[in-house]
Amino acid sequence: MNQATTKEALTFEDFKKEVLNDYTTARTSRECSLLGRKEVLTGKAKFGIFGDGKEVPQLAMAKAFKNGDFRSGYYRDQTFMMAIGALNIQQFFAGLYGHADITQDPMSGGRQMGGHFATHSLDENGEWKNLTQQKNSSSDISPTAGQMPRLLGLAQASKIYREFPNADKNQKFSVNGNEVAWGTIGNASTSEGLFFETINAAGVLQVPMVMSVWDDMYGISVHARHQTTKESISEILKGFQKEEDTNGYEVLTVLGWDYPALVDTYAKAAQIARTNHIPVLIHVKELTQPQGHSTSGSHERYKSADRLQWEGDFDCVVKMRSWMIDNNIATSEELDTLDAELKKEVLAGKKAAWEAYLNPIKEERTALIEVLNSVASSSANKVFIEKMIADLNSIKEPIRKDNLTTARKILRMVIGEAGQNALAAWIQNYTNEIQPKFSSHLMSQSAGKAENVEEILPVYDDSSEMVDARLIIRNNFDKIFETYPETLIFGEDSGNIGDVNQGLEGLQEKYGEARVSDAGIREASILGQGIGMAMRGLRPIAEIQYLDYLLYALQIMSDDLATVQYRTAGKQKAPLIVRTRGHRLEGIWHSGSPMGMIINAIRGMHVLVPRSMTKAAGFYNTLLKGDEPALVIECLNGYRLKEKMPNNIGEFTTPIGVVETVKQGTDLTIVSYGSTLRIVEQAAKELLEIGIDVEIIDAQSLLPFDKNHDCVKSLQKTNRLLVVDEDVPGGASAYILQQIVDVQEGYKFLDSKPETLAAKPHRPSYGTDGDYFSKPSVEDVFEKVYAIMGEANPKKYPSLY
Ligand SMILES: Cc1ncc(C[n+]2csc(CCOP(=O)(O)OP(=O)(O)O)c2C)c(N)n1
Ligand SMILES: [Mg+2]
Repeated sequence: MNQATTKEALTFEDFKKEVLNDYTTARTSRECSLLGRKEVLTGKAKFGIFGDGKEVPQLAMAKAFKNGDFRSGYYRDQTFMMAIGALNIQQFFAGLYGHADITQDPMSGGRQMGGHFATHSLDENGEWKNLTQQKNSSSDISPTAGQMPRLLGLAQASKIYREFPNADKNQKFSVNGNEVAWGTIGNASTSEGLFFETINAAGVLQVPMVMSVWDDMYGISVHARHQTTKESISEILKGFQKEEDTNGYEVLTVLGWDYPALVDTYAKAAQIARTNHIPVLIHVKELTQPQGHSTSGSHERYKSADRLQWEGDFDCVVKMRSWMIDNNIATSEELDTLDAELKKEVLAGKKAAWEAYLNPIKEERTALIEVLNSVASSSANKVFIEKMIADLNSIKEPIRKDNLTTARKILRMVIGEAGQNALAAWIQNYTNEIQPKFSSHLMSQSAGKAENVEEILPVYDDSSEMVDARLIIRNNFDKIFETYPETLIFGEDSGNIGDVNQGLEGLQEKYGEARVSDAGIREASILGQGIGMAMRGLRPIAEIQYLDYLLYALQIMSDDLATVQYRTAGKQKAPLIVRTRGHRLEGIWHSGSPMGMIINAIRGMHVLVPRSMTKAAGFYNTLLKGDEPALVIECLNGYRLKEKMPNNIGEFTTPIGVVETVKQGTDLTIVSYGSTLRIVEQAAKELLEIGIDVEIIDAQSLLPFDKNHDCVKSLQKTNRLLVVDEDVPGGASAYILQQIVDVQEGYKFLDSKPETLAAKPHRPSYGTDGDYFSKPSVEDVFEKVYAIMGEANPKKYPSLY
């Protein structure tokens, strides 16, 4: 054999090995899907949604995926996760069972249903790992197309790092901005607005994003003719194709069962995106669903016999196998042997996962039964308790709920008996141990928790000037961009003119178009830019022009941003700051204050409502020292008011979760926040004229709220409470009332009914009169307080009406 032939033979051997390795991954993944469905149908798992029928393109994507890259995808991608080494068989089943332990189910510690994937960006202390040395997947969410906005930011981070390498101080996030962000989505989910919004934005921004559409012609039972114009996403996106002198996309199509074509297509896509930061859309056609959409139904109900036949014939794993045989990579017999081995391996992995899941619960049951037996022995209800113990013991596959409900029901039967204390202690210890498995990491548990940041007061001296308050915000942002190279801000009108209220005036010129930038009118993907970039170590500030338009972004804040830490059990974070301005302009869409809606939708974030620009600036300074996501709402009518310019701009901080008493008083406590506070302050002056001395507390921070319980301390003095805001009745004012009366046990100190004063239940009407008749006015506050005082002392404060 001459040298050339040896080399050729070796190359072919390598190639064969690689293909066989890929086939092994595909076949393993398929077996997991098949067995997974059985596990659900036999009741071991609650729900299953699998990646069968989408295996082969994912092998190709994994080949082109490099260390440092990020995925943002959806529930079909198990094969990809296996191919990059981030998911093994046992972990796959741990996820299916909902194993509440992040070491067993690394995707979410059992918090998400199977099929929602993630890698770990954080170490055990909540600190960043070196993401350039691993393959990364942002954590999936279930809402269709919800992965799109975040994808934009993941891709944009590479662009920022390429332009500003010093933004990556510790070199953990990027190597010359070479990382590609890989998106996956189902064909039907491209109908969502978030898909189109993000696609357009990535075309404008020219970011390294490779978007794959897994097209199986269906979205559950609904055929492509109801989903997509011309039934083809690549057809209708043709206009996005980049031409010589334009921006745009490379739009590629490929058949999902054609292994060699897929490998070539993905290699080409990666090259274009990685080198030139041009986004690529790959429409992967002719995919199938061998077992239908999920375990909730069967596709025989809505697919024709012809379609089902075609799906069998064009199954990508079957087609890959024939291609391997046709090209002498393996014989049919060899593949049969391999298939049988893999089936066994998957069975063994499943068994191991089930035992790992079940055994700790069984051990916990054994410990409980020991306590219960002892409790029973001294109980008058011995017979009943023994029956309940026997029932618990007979459950073949117990869950923790079985343990705890039995224990708690028995506790009621042994009140006052010898065993009560021991059982109560067991229940409390068990709950303390188990509850965090389901509830930890709503907020950060790292040292960088924003609540831990110490307060630094603004410093003034005799020469401190009163200035337009927007200058305090502007100078503070200037200092922030100077101090933190990893910060950037973007939003509608944020760049060139320096935001609609000039809080960023001149900063684009100083820090460049990439760091202080204008964005298209697309609130959800502005949010997504922020999430993705924050997941890659930058400190983005996403600006939503007005609070009223936050609703467009609220879904993605609620579903994605607010749940990042929680849904990964602390393995990912996105410390994004969302900046907006609101309250008190004029009109239905320019003066809303839907705070109740917001605080209830985004638990997992801080919600901060500074009354002044100095307070707002202090919040930004605090947040940048921490590692948590937050929403800061500046007061729209505050920019032109005068405030004193602090000397220590960029340094002073406003503490999070701490209220401020802005006026001392003795007769009644008013708790309020934001723009309404000025109205309350005016009413307080007028009330003082008739001898009513109210105490005013500025909540400042709605999430978290008054962690020192200062409100109840005020009630101990005044014994009366009024909560004022301009949300709808029963909105944020109800939340504040619940915090003070219930959580802080303020009811103990009340001599009058605790009251709220909110806006009318409709949106605020236009103009000054519209405002007066829609939102609480100075007179409303005055009369409300007067009525409360009058009820207590009608002689002194006789009824006004
Ligand atoms: C916002 C939202 N609406 C509806 C659903 C329910 N749902 C889950 S998957 C799905 C179909 C998705 O089809 P497609 O995007 O084609 O992906 P495939 O499952 O076919 O891979 C629907 C409607 C959801 N998860 N989120
Ligand atoms: Mg589909």
